[in-house]
Amino acid sequence: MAKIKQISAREILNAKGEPTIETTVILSDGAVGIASVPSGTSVGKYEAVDLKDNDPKRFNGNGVLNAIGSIHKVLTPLLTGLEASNQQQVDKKMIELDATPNKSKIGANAILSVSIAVAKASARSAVLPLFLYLREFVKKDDAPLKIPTPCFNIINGGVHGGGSIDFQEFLIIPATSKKYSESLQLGTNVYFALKKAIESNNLSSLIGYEGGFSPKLSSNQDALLLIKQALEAANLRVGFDMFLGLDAAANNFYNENKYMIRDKSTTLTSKDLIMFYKMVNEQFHLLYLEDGLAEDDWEGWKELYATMSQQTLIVGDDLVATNPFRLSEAISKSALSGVIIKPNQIGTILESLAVCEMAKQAGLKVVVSHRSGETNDDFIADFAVAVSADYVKFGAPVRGERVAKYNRLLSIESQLKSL
Ligand code: 2PG
Ligand code: MG
Repeated sequence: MAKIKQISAREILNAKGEPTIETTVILSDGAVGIASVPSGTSVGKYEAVDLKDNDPKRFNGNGVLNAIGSIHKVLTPLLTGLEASNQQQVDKKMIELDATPNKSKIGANAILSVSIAVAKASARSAVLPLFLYLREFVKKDDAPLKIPTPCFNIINGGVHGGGSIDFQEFLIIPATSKKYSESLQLGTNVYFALKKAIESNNLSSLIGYEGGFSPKLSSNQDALLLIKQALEAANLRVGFDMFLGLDAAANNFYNENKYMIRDKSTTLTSKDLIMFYKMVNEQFHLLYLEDGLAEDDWEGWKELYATMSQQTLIVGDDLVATNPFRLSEAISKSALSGVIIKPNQIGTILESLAVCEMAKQAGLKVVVSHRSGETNDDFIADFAVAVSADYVKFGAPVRGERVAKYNRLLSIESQLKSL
């Protein structure tokens, strides 16, 4: 049984060139775990705190030296000597020590980097692949492990793109019956067919934060039309081989109880926006709709669910923020049929697992997601397989920090064959 012997952390850069934390944990048997944590751009107000220094002299205030200081001065003495395989104890101690509802004292970035580094080191010590190690913490069911269906974000709008379209992510989702490696190949086929379609319309094929294209368009519907064109060029049938999805990230176009999108000349009520989504669904087979409404628009969410959940997965991201209280409220209000899980929205593996469990108990689909400000850490790929997530959302199938996760799933896929 290996104990935590040493913890050290340093500042590194994420894919947006902003500082984040990389933590190394060394165990008494020499096993090492290294973890780095991501940051979001469209951050919901119910998320745990990604603690920054706010020192304008360093990295525009985004430095993380204080959070790193807490890892060295507070978390290291707290955790040294503990059994590394007792993830529950490790995470609980950090939660209790922070003692705030949103981890604002130590920082969810500091706490999560330690939580993950401990799990990685302990998996090494147990000579287990991380997904199998993490599986031990998941309530058992008889279903065989499988690779979740990928949702590829191929057009980046909202705060992730050039700012011309309102919806943040335009997703393509292969039919769940397809093998993961085939899905990945289809995803890249569509991605490059889309590049051609964009360029043939004399638009720019430069990309946004998550590797999706970010052309200047005059409406959100135009983005969907381009994707439809790309799917046809790739010989894929919409609503059969490949489905469309949206992360509207509606907080970003919501103001004083009204929504404003380029497709309409006047502001919209929740009802109007739901009617717009309904029309989009009729035209484009919308399998998936994330954050279709703002995080406090509960009445709107209830109506969205009542109107569209028969055909479309109604997914909460900012609405729930991987927070058990928010999720239980959403479940009791019948506001969604799927939930985004982002470990950094809550700050520990233990709590992320608990939220997945709660979602499953309620019959919701689980979508494990990256952040726009990712690192090359591929922990969430193993996590998604371990919790039997239904979907993963790791961005476009390009760029190092995105393909790190997609490639890790390829490796897990081949390991699953030999189990
Ligand atoms: C989202 C995420 C990830 P961000 O809204 O789903 O795609 O964006 O990390 O910027 O919050
Ligand atoms: Mg989202």
